[in-house]
Amino acid sequence: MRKAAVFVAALSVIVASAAPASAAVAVTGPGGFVAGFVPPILVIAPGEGITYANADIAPHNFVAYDSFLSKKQAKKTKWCSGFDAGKCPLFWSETITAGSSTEVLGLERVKSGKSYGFYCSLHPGMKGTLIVR
Ligand SMILES: [Cu+2]
Repeated sequence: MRKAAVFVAALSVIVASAAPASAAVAVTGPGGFVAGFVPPILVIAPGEGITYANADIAPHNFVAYDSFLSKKQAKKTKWCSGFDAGKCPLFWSETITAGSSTEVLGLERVKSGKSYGFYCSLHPGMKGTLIVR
């Protein structure tokens, strides 16, 4: 109980400090590499952003695993430099440590009515589904 309260308090500080006005929030809490993302199924409106917050002790990220940019798009996209040709994720966040939050980049390319898998590239068992209304 006490742990949960501390977690929620820490989380509200993280989220309040970085969330853009209209952004959904995805979180990993303590034990995130086992428990995964909260919520595991995240629904956003077209055009809505996602703030990813990490309250776990391990570093994590929020990255598309089953949808990729074209080679042409990847060339123009900053975060793609570390990925093989044709393997740059459609959306991506930097890896963040405990107590940090960040914006998921690339969401302007997701399409209404579609769903996308996402994971933590450091812990590939941590998976979720993003649904765009
Ligand atoms: Cu991770």
